[in-house]
Amino acid sequence: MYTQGLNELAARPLAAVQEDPERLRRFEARIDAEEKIEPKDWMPETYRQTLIRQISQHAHSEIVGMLPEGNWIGRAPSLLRKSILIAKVQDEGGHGAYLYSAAETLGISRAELIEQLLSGAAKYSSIFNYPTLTWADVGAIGWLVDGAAIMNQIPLCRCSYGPYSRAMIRICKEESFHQRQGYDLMLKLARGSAAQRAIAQDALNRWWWPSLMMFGPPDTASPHTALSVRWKIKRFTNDELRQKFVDFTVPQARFLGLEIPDPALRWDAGRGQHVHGEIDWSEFQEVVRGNGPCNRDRLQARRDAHESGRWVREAALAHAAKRARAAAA
Ligand code: BYC
Repeated sequence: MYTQGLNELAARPLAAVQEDPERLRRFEARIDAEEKIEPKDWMPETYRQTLIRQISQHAHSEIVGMLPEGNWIGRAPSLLRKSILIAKVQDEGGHGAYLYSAAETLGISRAELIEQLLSGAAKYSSIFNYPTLTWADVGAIGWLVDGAAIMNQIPLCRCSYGPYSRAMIRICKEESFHQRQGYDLMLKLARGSAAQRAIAQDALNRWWWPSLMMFGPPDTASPHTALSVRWKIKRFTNDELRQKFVDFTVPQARFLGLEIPDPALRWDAGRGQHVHGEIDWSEFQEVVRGNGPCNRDRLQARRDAHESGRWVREAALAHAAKRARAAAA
């Protein structure tokens, strides 16, 4: 798989990566000086490949991430909720489009990236392989999944690679609307009937642990973090961001009157942080390997969409060729 070689590169000491030492030194000096690296600038091959990997996985996550919520557009309980949900899902399609464009600046085509997704070679966020069983899941996704996404993505606005950091600024503005609509939905349910409170609690029970897994493996098992932090692609490690998310979200759950499904969760006054229970990393590994509850359905839905859009792509190409011929005549 294309990511395998990268794992090996990242695991090797930098000196072992075949780069011109003087160019590497100048590149790292620019990173240290907080300069943005732009597409035409020299960059180490590992930096380029790491960015292609992360940005494309991020783009795929946005596109696949449209599916779980899209499932509820036709069943939203009011016109207002339906229009909010349509706007949100449409934003996600837009985020995918900006991110594919940012990845293309690194010398890979969109067609190749889509092929990697559809063939199953590329990863996308584990979270989108869980089902949306009730309307409350739409609220839980906005509150928790978009909440986790914002925690992870705000620092990416300061990523050292210019096109990615600029795409993230706009994306984060939209994500904050997504998070707020989700929290608002949860608030309505939590203050509603006993049945509404029950589906809100059930959604929190099912989405809490997968949301913590979104931040990626623990730092001790994260092959890419060290180099990505050194090159300011990532500004925080996976565990640091997960901790911030827990500290931010626990009081929000309390305000909703809902219970976080973690009996070991406690406040550590000495550290000024919440301590959470053990994450089941075997579940995470299984989902990432393709064995989550919805992995097969999600990929099949993307393959079907790609196939049914084929005539549109062909028509657009034929139209462009016709115009080019007319312009040349
Ligand atoms: N799921 O060394 P690590 C959204 C993989 S979309 C699956 O820590 P890294 C939204 C990782 O790729 C939100 N795989 O990696 C959309 C790597 O595999 P490879 C998406 C995961 O890159 C619609 C291996 O595990 N957000 O918000 O340094 C509706 C080792 O990991 C996951 C982004 O994509 C995972 N959760 O750090 C609603 C943010 N985690 O490539 C909402 C941008 C890790 O070696 N991405 N892996 O085969 C990042 O910030 C980083 O890529 C990560 C992982 C923190 C996710």
